[in-house]
Amino acid sequence: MRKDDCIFCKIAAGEIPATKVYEDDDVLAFEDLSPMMPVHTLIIPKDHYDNIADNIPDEVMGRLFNTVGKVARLKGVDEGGFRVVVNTGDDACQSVHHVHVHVLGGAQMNDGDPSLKGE
Ligand code: DGP
Repeated sequence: MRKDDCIFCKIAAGEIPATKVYEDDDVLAFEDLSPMMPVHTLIIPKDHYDNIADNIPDEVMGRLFNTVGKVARLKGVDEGGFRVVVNTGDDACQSVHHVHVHVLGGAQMNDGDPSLKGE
């Protein structure tokens, strides 16, 4: 299932280039275009869902979040620690409306600061 005007659907289909970190039949992990941390990788399901509240089937949700640990290991932040963020909707400043998990790490973060943008 794909949405034609969705940039992450185009990345999943290989129509827009991205630096891949991990890929299998169901999910793709790739480097964020505007990294906010030394490690900033996005994980998406290849099928289109607008956000995490978009009735994502359990199997897809499981595959999406099971990829977090794989990405953390591949990026070398599994031991030092990392943060997982899923911006959802306008209040959270979701800018790409294809559900994606941010995996952030590689430097010390603020305690309890939920902001990705430092605002
Ligand atoms: P969010 O605010 O949670 O919707 O984050 C969307 C992220 O997607 C943002 O950190 C920048 C990233 N991004 C937007 N367009 C592209 C793109 O074309 N390629 C890649 N690699 N990342 C993108």
